[in-house]
Amino acid sequence: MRVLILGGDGYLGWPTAMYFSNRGHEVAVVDNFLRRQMHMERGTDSLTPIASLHQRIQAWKEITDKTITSYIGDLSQWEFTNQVFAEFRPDAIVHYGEIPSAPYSMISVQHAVQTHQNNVIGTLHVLFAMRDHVPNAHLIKLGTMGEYGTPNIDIEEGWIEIEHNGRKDLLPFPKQPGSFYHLTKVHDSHNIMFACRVWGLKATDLNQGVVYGIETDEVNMDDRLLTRFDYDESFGTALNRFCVQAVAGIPLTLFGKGDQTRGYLNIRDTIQCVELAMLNPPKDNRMRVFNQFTESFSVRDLAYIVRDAAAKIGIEVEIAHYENPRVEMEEHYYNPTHTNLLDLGLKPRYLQESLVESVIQRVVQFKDRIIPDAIVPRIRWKGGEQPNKVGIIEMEPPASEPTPAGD
Ligand code: NAD
Ligand code: USQ
Repeated sequence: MRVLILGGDGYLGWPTAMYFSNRGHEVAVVDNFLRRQMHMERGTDSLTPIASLHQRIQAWKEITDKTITSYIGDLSQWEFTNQVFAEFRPDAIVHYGEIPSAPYSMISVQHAVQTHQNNVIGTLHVLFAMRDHVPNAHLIKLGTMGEYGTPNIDIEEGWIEIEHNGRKDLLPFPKQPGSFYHLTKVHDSHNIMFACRVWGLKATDLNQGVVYGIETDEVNMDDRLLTRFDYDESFGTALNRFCVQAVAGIPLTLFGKGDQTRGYLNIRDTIQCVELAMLNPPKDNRMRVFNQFTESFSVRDLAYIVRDAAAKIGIEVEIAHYENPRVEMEEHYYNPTHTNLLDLGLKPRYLQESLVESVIQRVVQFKDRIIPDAIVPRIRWKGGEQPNKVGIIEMEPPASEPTPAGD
């Protein structure tokens, strides 16, 4: 297949590009290096030293004799997006090319607007380019589990049957996202749903949980093929941050009570899910939605898992509760359905099987690159940034150590 990977220089995009290229697909990547620029703006960087996209593609060619084509430009510029689709004419589009950070979108009005313009307009351009050039192609769009928020009912996969005043319909599941970033994904979902309904496009919205891990078979071939690993407050997820904090000897930054629960999956499973979606396209023009995660954990569970994993390699870890800079429920019901991908054959990997080997040891390998100032949380949901560290608050430890929720 001709596979176009939008955001192909990113954390997930680059390993996905190599994976599909390795399996004989014709792969092109699109990126404007926005993620690298945002790090420069924030004074932060990936822990793993990542090569430039051109160096990566060159190394890939040298190692495998396979070619990955690149298109450098901004999806939110119509002329560029239009030209890429007219030229490459993909069978499948894997769309990772957005700003992925909740905290970044909450810094200021400019950051919220930038995130909306970039994500929502970029995706609109992709939909129009599909309509005009490849109306039979399949869009595989990365959404997020955070679109749903944390409602006090089970979360379905995108759609819910509702009976109201004696009549029934299958309707989009209600969304209560937790940041301006997460809202962009909700707006994208509505635009995609509309384009499917009106133009007959085929699309799968992958509502993905938090991804962890740095290693894939292709990444492991050579250090020039490494993908990024972020641990700063904007782009680092809690689990990445905890692993780096453990190695750096900084108390783990658990926000608030720590019972905030989210879905998680290994980077290898992200790629597996994208491949399963690609090889099994939707049969009709109702936007298909998969909830893409394999296990759920509270952030407190994660802190204890990291502490225990670090202890196995002789690293002692302290866990601290920080005043929560976000506005979110710290205790809540969480039970999202996630059977669609399992029904297609997903074989999940589990966090505790892989954390020590693949993440903490990589962090140890690159520990000289840790920027301690990047770890301190400053961005507050209620407004702007506080220049000082958010104070550590005293909390009772849990009565017994929690066991991960798992499935
Ligand atoms: P990333 O920032 O590493 O990758 C996104 C890439 O897209 C970057 O290289 C960036 O430069 C590029 N990009 C952004 N805007 C662009 C534009 N207008 N034109 C061209 N290129 C552009 O992020 P990631 O962690 O790889 O996430 C990929 C996607 O998956 C994102 O849409 C994100 O919201 C979603 N997602 C990620 C996670 C996760 O835990 N990493 C979880 C759920 C959903
Ligand atoms: N948290 C801490 N300590 C930290 C950082 C975060 O306790 O140092 C808490 C947050 O308050 C939150 C939870 O951990 O309750 C998850 O936060 P996160 O930063 O790990 O992840 P999040 O902001 O939800 O965003 C990440 C990705 C995003 C993706 C999303 C999937 O950055 O691209 O969309 O996970 S989901 O969470 O399902 O919406």
